[in-house]
Amino acid sequence: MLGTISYINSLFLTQTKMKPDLFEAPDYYNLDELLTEEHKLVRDAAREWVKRDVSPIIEEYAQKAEFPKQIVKGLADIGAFGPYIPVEYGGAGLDQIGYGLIMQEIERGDSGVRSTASVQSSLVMYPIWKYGNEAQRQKYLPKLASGEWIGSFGLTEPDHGSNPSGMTTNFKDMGDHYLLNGAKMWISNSPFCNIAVVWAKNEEGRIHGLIVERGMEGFTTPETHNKWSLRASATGELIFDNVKVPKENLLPNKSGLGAPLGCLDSARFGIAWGAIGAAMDCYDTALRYSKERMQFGKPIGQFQLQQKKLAEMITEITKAQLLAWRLGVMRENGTATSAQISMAKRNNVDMALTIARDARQMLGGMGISGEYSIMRHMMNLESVVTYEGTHDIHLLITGLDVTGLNAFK
Ligand code: TGC
Ligand code: FAD
Repeated sequence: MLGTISYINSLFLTQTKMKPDLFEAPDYYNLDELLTEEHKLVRDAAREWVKRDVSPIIEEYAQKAEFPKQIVKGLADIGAFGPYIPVEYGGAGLDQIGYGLIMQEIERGDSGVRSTASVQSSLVMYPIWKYGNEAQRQKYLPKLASGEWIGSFGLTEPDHGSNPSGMTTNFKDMGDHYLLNGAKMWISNSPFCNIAVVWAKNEEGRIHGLIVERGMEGFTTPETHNKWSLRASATGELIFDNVKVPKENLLPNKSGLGAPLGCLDSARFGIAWGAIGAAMDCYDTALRYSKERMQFGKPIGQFQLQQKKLAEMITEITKAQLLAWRLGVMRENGTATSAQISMAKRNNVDMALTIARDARQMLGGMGISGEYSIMRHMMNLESVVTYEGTHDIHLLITGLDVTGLNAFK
């Protein structure tokens, strides 16, 4: 009887492409004791939403390389669009740890979904909130917070990735408007964004942020295909061919490379938390599998080599959780430096990638199957370790911070 029920269940799950999400979050050092009741409420709501609305469909969307647009409203409802943006602009008004916990839970589901939330919150809403004027805040932030509009962030160019200061995208003052020319590539959300925050140089070579809206003549957003990573996130270009941008669309309150890098501080902080989510999911899956999979008459979790992997995973996850929590406290009281954020982004993404690779091995052949989330996490993390500053760039930022000597150039 039990066998029949489980057969019918598995048939139903296969036919509907739904899979049970059995995730149980590891908390080896009782970090919940460091969280407020609000943190736990926010975290648990995001966790439940991921279990209900993301886990059942994400593998199918990753396989067909499509962003699941139907989850946008849910992202808005759990406060993922502008977690720390004030409530008066439609944000959730949370603190930095609340923001981090939401990113952790979303990336537990999929890094591509977290990417959409990161870009919307830290790379589009943040610059409009911090560097924009009141009219811009009122016009854009509520629509972005509700998910009615989706934004993208254009910094990277075909010839300028790690060195954005060399960008060639530029705008000229034409009296009653700006004329924008250039191209950005590897842009998350670009194929369906309603607006883009674009970084470009003026005639004096100074970098400014401009809000470009879909529908402006000469603005196109071709999609980038054939990705093996972040397949459930849409990536594309932003192309500007003599785009007339109204003067009121320039972000007036900050210019220079420090402006986009300030946005990256916020997004990198979110990634430091998000990567923990991906790592937790891989660890939890491998732990469960190790107790169920029998080889040589024993569960594979009884073999020392497999225990070594699991013990190292939980150790590294716990260290990463402490790093992220402490960074959250420092972000909240305004003392976190950019270099401290770089350290957490680099460490935690590397930690997650190592865990994903080890967890994949622990599942043997099943590790490469879409029946489990591990391979998708592993492939996704290859983008996460590259975007928002590569692994090596963040190492050089730490190197510069501790030595005072610049090894970039
Ligand atoms: P450098 O001379 O060091 O600095 C130029 C100016 O910027 C200031 N600054 C910062 N300000 C705020 N936050 C930071 N993190 C900052 N880092 C530097 C700096 O003080 C200076 O200010 P000022 O007033 O003196 O002019 O600049 P550099 O040209 O040597 O470059 C430094 C470097 C390599 C660290 C930087 O350019 C860098 O971080 N490169 C990596 C590029 C990157 O991260 N791109 C990300 C693109 S967006 C993305 O990937 C989104 S993925 C989204 C998703 O899907 O989740
Ligand atoms: P490069 O800068 O060409 O680097 C190539 C290699 O050289 C790397 O290993 C790098 O570490 C190394 N290197 C470079 N300079 C040095 C140095 N001085 N010393 C030592 N090593 C060095 N960008 C956006 O603006 N908006 C987005 O929304 C966005 N989304 C993305 C989504 C995805 C899926 C991906 C893959 C990228 C996205 N990016 C986005 C771009 C991302 O930020 C860049 O890919 C990243 O900054 C690296 O730039 P690059 O790819 O040009 O690599």
